[in-house]
Amino acid sequence: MGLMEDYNPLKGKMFQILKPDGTLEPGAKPPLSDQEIVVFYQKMVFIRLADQRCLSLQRQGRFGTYAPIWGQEACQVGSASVLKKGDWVFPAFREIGATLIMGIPLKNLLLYWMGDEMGSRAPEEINFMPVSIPVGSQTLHAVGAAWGAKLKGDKEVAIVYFGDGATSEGDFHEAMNFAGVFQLPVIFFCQNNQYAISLPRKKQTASKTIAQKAIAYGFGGIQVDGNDLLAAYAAAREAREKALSGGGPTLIEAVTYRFGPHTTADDPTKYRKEEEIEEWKGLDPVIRLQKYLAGKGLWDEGLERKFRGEAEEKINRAVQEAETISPPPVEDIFRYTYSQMTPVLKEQLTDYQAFLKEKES
Ligand SMILES: Cc1ncc(C[n+]2csc(CCOP(=O)(O)OP(=O)(O)O)c2C)c(N)n1
Repeated sequence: MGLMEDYNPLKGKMFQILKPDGTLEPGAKPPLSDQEIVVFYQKMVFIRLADQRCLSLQRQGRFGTYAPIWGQEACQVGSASVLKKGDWVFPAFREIGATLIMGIPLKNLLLYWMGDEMGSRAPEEINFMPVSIPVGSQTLHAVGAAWGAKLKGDKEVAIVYFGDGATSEGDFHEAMNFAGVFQLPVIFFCQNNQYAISLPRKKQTASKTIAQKAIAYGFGGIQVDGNDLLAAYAAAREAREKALSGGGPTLIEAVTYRFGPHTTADDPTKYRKEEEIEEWKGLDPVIRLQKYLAGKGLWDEGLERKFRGEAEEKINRAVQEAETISPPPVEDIFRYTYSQMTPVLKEQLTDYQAFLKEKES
């Protein structure tokens, strides 16, 4: 039996390989070798530090806003790492982890949050779509890509990232239905981080789990411990293999927690208690993997310093590169919203240009 049957969400048991204390679940086997896990740990450290830098860049006024990943590193690193060249990735807006794992340069991500749309352009060989701000809309795009791949007979899958809040959007349900009816090679990857801004998960849906929603659409769903890199990896790998062998879609609910604010415009102290955050900090995905590696003699302070030092250097270089690129002209907002400017946009552009001229004189 595969994971999807063993952990059918109606059975009420979440899939986990690595326990919060860094030891394995009894009988569980890691889906990766020790050396591979060290590399994954290094990537998680890099992502955590890059995320922290993004937050401070915003606080210094060098970014517009930013949606931090802090706490959700394992589910993104685990799931994105199973993808292969040609697969399609549809992120929401909190996906620094999946972005970097897919090979998008950090510089691009920095440019995006600095307000330069050129940051959204992925290298030609990577099928990574731009950030999607309208909650849940990217689920439909992913289904379209998966349908295209199926019609063309391409051996590719699409994965779409979204939060618990997105599961209340009509788009999500239309996408799930379509994917089920057409048996499309798509992975719906829900990061249930317990909140949609201030709305807690329990007010989002009356379903016991988000994973069980897949059953209504006629395909498999699984709830995984999203702070367990190994579980996220194993579940995504199985979902990808299933999709490629014609088995259709899968919904993965990764149970995790957002340690930081929703975005830099949010104040989470208004809607959640410090004790709750502290409780989840005990499940920290990066620390958990570190404990696992330390238990096997594969991690020590020296390695940590090395990983952090190398990461900081790379991050510094990316920030420098991004900040030396001239910002795009503000007029681009009017020019590139549609392929042809609408009459209203033309009028707004003329007004804006007149305003700039007046300011200069
Ligand atoms: C269609 C739409 N409605 C509302 C918003 C405002 N909004 C931005 S993020 C967000 C919450 C999203 O929560 P969730 O899907 O759980 O993702 P998370 O932010 O927790 O990663 C809302 C309501 C939006 N961007 N798009």
